[in-house]
Amino acid sequence: MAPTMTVDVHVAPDARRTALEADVRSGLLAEQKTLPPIWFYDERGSLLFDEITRLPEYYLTRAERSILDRHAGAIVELGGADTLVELGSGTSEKTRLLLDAMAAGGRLRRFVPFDVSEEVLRLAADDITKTYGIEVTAVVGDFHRHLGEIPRSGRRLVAFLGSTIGNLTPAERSRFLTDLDESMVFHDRLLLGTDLVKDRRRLLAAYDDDAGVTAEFNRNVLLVLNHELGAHFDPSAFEHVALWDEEHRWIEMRLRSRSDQIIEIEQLGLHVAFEAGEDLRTEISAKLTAGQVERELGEAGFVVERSWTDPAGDFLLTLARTYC
Ligand code: SAH
Ligand code: AVI
Repeated sequence: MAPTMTVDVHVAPDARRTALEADVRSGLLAEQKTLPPIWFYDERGSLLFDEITRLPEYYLTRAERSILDRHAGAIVELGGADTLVELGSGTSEKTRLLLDAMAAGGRLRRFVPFDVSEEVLRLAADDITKTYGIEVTAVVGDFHRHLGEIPRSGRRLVAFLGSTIGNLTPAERSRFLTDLDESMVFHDRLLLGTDLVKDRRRLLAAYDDDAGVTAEFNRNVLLVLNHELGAHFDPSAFEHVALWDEEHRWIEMRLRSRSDQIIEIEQLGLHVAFEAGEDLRTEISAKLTAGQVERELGEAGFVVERSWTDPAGDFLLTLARTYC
């Protein structure tokens, strides 16, 4: 088939706006103020995340790439897929190692990147269409709501890389994996990237880098609210905080108000009060063990076929099939 790129948009502007309003109302009026991480990723947020992946402290991307460098051939061989689906695809940079391995095996037919961040998704999809000369179907969607919109044809390898699953709460993880399992058939495979539990100093450094890029990424969510809802946040009035929660084994990113302040959110007719030292939780990033990944996959209906770590044992890639 001639190379073609199509973009299916499932997050229409009014639906995006409704979801943002609901998250802001419920999250900022709660006792513990919270926003879901999906709102980091406007174009600037996606570019800041890309910068984070190259920071010396942020080992995750390098560790996952090193596994793909060594094992992409075996991964695609086991899956036998002709279609690569990628959830939360971003720039799809590491994904090229999987595409290369599929192309080398003569099986690469179609790529389906799926992300909520439309600008970055379009750029990546366009580049991959030209580089690989294949059919690319980009899907703009929220993986909590639009898994059902992903094309089902072909033998699919569904990659969810980067430990993005760690940004989901345990209840969200369970629902997401169950929904994903229900959307897959016997010859499909899931390739899941998870960050592993490790020394807390390394974890904290990865989420509070010296150059301050993660702090900028964290504060970007306030600029999104200013831009999209006419909010009046001054990002510099909030300190970037990264905490290790030993009980839940996750990093929390927070924005801590430097003073007592009342923020107007014009388009919602809201005034939100922050006390000095009060935190807005913007992200969790769970760190898992290999056993926990296998158990959670099993509870959602998957069977682990194989898993790989990098030489330092920092990151885990797991290949699983649905138990039908
Ligand atoms: N997979 C890439 C990017 C990880 S960053 C990597 O491994 O480096 C997380 C990506 O998930 C971003 O591109 C962001 O836009 C996307 N994302 C976050 N929440 C999402 C959601 N609910 N639905 C779809 N995409 C989402
Ligand atoms: C996308 N996700 C897996 C990143 C993480 O490590 O949790 C997002 C991020 N937050 C701060 N730095 C990177």
